[in-house]
Amino acid sequence: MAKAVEKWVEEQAALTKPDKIVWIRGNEEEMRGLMEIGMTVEHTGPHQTFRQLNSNIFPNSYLHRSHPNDVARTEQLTFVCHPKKEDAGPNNNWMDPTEAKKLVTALFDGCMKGRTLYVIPYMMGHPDSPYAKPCIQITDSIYVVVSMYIMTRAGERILNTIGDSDNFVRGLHSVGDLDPNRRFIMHFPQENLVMSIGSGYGGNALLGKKCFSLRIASYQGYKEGWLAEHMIVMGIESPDGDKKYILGSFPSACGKTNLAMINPSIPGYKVTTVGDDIAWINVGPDGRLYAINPEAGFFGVAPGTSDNTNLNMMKTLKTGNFYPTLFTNVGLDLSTNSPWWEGLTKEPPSDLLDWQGNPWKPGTNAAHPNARFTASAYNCPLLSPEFDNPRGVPISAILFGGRRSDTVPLVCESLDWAHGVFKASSLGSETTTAAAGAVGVVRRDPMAMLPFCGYNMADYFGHWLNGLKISNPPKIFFVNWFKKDSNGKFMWPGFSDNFRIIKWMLDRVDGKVSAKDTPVGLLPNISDLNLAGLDISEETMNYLFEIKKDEWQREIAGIEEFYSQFGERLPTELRNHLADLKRRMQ
Ligand code: GTP
Ligand code: SPV
Ligand code: MN
Repeated sequence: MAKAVEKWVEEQAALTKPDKIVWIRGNEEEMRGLMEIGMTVEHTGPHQTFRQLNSNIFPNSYLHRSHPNDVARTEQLTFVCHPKKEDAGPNNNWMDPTEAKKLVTALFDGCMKGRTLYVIPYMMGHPDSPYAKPCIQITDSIYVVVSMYIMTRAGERILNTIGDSDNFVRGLHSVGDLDPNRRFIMHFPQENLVMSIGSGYGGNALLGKKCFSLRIASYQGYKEGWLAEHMIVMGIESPDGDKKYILGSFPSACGKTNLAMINPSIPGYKVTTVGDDIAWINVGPDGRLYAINPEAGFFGVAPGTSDNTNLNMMKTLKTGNFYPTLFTNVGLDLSTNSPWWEGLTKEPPSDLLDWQGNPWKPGTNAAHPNARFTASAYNCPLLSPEFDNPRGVPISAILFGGRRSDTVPLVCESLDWAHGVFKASSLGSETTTAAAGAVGVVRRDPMAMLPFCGYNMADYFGHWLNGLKISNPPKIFFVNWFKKDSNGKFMWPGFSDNFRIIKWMLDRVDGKVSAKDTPVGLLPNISDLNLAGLDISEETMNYLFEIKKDEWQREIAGIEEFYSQFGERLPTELRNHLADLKRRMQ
């Protein structure tokens, strides 16, 4: 059984030299055993891997503190290794595959001495889905094993799916010594292989997530005619029973999880969640786009999450079941033994430890700004009945967003598919704490995929333009919830009220309302927006839709600079659209 898997695991064990090899089977007893080990053993730092939290408030929940230098994805240490540098493109760090393997193989050599090597067979996508993909991850971190258990469909049954085939995605992971100087996240898209060492955190270490489901899968999609995207998938049911599904793409820490579980501010509407981070999108026999969420859990930003901003996520976190819920790098309220983070309650609890386990000092972060929870999708009260549908859900609209204090209007519709691709390919967003590095700097983040596209983005844009056989493309919209006034205050209330904008998009899809043509695309007539019960002035609304020439001149310059890196490889169609925008802005 699973000969190719066994052979690959043997080879990795020979390299990493663990004391013990454990094959993850995927049952409750095994999971409980792992939690027990994690609660007693000091694993990768000064703390035990898991600390059980108050099960009356957060059933089956555990606190995990990562190494303080290992709290976010490290894009500068992430490489995409195609044989030719041009195939990785200017958007990726590149190393020659042979060199890259030589470098990390030396680091993997003997790195699991004294440790246990876990083999996790898992599937991205529902095992019955024709779009799902089987994978094997090796890791020496219990935190990673438990996280993969929550985030993917994991267990020994996947070995039967793989059988004797060698058609599975390979992920070799070790926390190594957690030294950032010996930390590398290496992707080999042409070999369906990821090698990651030196980090135990999220997207660096849960190889099914960004490494496979976006970087490797985007390349597979390029070859096979589908898309792997950094997108949420949500269902919306209107009061008259009409059901539609939309995709939403936002850069890291820009509101995907919140939007995927939105509590509609317009009565009578019902939202269901299919996914909050990643969508795999195929063209159906009817020429429409269909999306699945390859994941089975949520790895979401904790700070800012509360009953007011995301009640459905709070309910998810408080629903215990077979799958544990993990809280990584949050504060700890000692009086109740429960997690705390900025924004959870107005006032911090009196007896509070910070994310590193030290007594909290006012003026410092109790939770790390990129503190996260890991929760099973099956605990979400809004989970779509279509979540396990092997074919996915048909898509009526795609929305793209970013974090922009200025320039970009609250909502704007593209003129057609190609214009939408142009706008998405040139999107800018202010950087966040989801990745190590400066925060609040505008960078171009096309389709929210800059850190996640596993090949040259010029080819990726071409794939979006011409690589899909869609006869019935969805409308494409652009949103910005983050415009600020001169005092630096958000002007749009956001969260539940974002539904007012979603409603307008649905009205546009149904052809119920008209829109105004502007140099940047189609804007709503403000009178068509449902703002009932919202305390917002006409002046603010006008400002949210204002297109300022000088801001857009700067925007155009930013796009030109970004595009110039791709040289001749950039599709001419995009260059033409940019020239068009420039002309319209004059
Ligand atoms: P990743 O998991 O990193 O891919 O991020 P995400 O896009 O899922 O981000 P998430 O929904 O967790 O939101 C991140 C931050 O944005 C949180 O601090 C939220 O409180 C904040 N946020 C979300 N929606 C809104 C909004 O409509 N307005 C404002 N002002 N903030 C928002
Ligand atoms: C992101 O950074 O976009 C995330 C978290 O969703 S991570 O899994 O760390 O990539
Ligand atoms: Mn993400």
